[in-house]
Amino acid sequence: DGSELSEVANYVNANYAEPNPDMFGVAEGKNVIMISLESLQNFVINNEMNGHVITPFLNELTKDPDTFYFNNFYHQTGLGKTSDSEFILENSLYGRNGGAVFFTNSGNTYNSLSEKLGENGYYTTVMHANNRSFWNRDIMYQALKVDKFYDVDSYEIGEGQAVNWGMKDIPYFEQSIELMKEMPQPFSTRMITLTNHHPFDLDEEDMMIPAYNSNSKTLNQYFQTVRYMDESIKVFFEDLKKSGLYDNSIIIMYGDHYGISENHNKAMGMYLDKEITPLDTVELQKVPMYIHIPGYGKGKVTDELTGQMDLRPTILHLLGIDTKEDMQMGSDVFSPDHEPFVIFRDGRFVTKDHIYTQEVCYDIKTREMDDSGACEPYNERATTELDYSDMIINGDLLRFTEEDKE
Ligand code: GP9
Ligand code: MN
Repeated sequence: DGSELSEVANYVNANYAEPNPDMFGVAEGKNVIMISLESLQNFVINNEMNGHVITPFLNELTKDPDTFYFNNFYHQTGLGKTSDSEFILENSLYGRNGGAVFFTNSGNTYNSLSEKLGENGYYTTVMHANNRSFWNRDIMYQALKVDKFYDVDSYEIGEGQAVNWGMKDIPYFEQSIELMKEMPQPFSTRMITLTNHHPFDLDEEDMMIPAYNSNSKTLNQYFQTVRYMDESIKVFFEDLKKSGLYDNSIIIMYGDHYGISENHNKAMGMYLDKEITPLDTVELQKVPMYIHIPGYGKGKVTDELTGQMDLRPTILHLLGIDTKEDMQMGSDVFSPDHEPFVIFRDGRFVTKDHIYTQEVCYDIKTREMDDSGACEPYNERATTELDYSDMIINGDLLRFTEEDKE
């Protein structure tokens, strides 16, 4: 009931981080292009595989003055995979512990990023060349107040333009630009890529680097599909510039979740040249995150510890939209009060100095167990935060905030 909501609200308010005045509104009124990079983990960025650069375009972007590259950013998804990452981006709340919240709670009231952008004059869209009912998106997007879903029917998949799960990323981006030109501005769009998806199959003509040579076909092919995805983003940036939309847009890109599971630890250990420990497994959940603001000029590489929960407040503040009243679990990464603390859906967590996994607290620097109790206060907070997020979803508590608004 309403009293549960005020309990959660107290927690959320106590963790609210004031926006940084230097960043608040720097992208006010601009189109917002968010790109969900399928299965992209951070370990490939600025790295090589047998002498081959894996992500040349994304590497270049890390040095671009209009770009913030976050190299200490974690996905926070659970079993809902891509759909969980969408849920987190939209709501700054956790997905469900078992199953996908896109299926279980599509009838809830939310105060989504899309709804909020809509209230601020944006035309809000999602672009994804898959069937509209996959992950129950068609239903959930109504609850999230997405104005328009450009699904597979908005695309023409020509001969040779599909592989693996569906449309290849390069033609997908090319056709998306044409659709974008028709959107009323300012618009927001979440673009969801697909080619770099397990089992990472690719047509020979799209292989720009050779496969890796481990015992895991999955990891071997992963480098090639990542390389292809990198190329597709380069094509997208070029086409966006040609379309005239570039200067009036900001682009936020992030990996949706891991691509290489622990089943491939042996191969991963060969590639990284070390044995993969539970500590490494946590750190392998880092996914790249980029905020690209054309003309900004003061971007940098930052190792601020952050995660997907922080995207919603960060994006809204860049657009000059306040979030003080919002029930969100993350906080603006540019805020001086942003706290370096990332909680995973399964209760593991990362702080500036520690990683908690399999009920053990580790010191990140020494890689040794730390039994001084340093993780305990964080452990308590992680449990509280996950519980509160679950309370909001299970009790459909945001319907009470809507009533306040009316
Ligand atoms: C499907 C795509 C992949 O439309 O988003 O979903 P995933 O399997 O990564 O959750
Ligand atoms: Mn995915």
